[in-house]
Amino acid sequence: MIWDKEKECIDKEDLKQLQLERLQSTIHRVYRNVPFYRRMFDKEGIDPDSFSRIEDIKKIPFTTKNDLRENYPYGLFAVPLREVVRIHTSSGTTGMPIVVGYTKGDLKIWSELVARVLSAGGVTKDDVIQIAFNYGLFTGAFGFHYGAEKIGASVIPVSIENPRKQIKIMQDYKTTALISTPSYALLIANTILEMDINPNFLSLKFGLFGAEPWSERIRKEIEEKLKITATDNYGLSEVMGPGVAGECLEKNGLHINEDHFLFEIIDPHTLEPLEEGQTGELVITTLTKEAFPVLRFRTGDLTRFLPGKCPCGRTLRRIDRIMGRTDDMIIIRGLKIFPSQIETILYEIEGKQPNYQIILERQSGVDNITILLEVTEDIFSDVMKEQSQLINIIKERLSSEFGLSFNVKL
Ligand code: DLL
Repeated sequence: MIWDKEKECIDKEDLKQLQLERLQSTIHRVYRNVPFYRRMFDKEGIDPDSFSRIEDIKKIPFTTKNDLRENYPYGLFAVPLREVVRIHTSSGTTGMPIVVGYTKGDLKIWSELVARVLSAGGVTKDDVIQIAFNYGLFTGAFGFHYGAEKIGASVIPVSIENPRKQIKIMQDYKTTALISTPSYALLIANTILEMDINPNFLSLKFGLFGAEPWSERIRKEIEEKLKITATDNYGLSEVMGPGVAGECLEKNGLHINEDHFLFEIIDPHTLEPLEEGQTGELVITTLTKEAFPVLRFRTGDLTRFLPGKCPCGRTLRRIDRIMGRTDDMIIIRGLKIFPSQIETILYEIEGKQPNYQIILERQSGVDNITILLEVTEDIFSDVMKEQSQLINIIKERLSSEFGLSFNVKL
């Protein structure tokens, strides 16, 4: 047996062989079924039969978010739509989202991989899991939901709610694990303190957080305030959603589900591969995805491979927490926003190129976003009513586009 499911161990050579076979099959599938990749291979003169070592992957050009966006909505699907049973989206660089699809087989693997990261984070079938991610086109909630059910835990699909309601559910239903963004967990923790509830009287033990960057300091703060063990989870819709990599209870890096994803770390300027330990841009190739495989996708996320073995015994390689982005994507409460998306909306309302600033602030663990818009003097000589009308129009457009409330100042 090459894969020890219990211990999540695999011999290094066996893993390489498994990855190679899966890579070869993915390459053939996309060459046959996805015109974008077939054109790419033909243009570069790459023979899909010429991959005899994992390292041969370097022959393939990178795929960017722009490539995905240009193929909106279904251009990169590798199966007919009748085989797709689920659709999610991720934010694109302009108003256009990226649409990702899943076959039945993809959903099965997705729930297995999320179950793997959940159990690495301490969750068992005895847990009561409160999912406080937004249920919808975002992959976070559904991804964790099916993974938790796969483990056999009891799932409470609360979604995003007023923190007091989350806390009431937590108290009454005896939640043992909270799943959310770290900033939302901090908001819940601060509200618990405000309400004068003793966190020792809650049943919470674990928190599995992700979808946005956070620091060791925030981890400590959440752990102390909620009296839990908090672990980091990484994933992205373009590749699958949560379940791509996750921390174990050692909390020293995120184990990559390497039997399903091939990770490379490159210098974002020279595009050359980096040595273990050096920080660069993460590039991911899916090895088993059926509906929406990607080859050498540039994630825009900065991290590094961690050297050495993890004391937990898992042999899956680890990456460090995500340290930043190579582009200007803003992550606020797990939502991904590009300034260009805001600019398009301001342009549509104003009818001219806007001059603006985006101000991000964190107060008591809550991220707030303010748009400071430069306006001509005549609007200030206009009656106050017109100014507040403009502010309201902008606020409404932004919040209906992103599902988040914005402060707007002129
Ligand atoms: O955020 C999937 C996810 C949901 C992961 C729930 C973990 C938990 P997207 O909305 O497509 O998917 O956003 C993906 O979010 O490229 C990173 O920039 C960022 N991101 C995700 N997890 C982390 C993390 C989901 N743990 C983008 N730390 C990624 C830092 C993260 N950034």
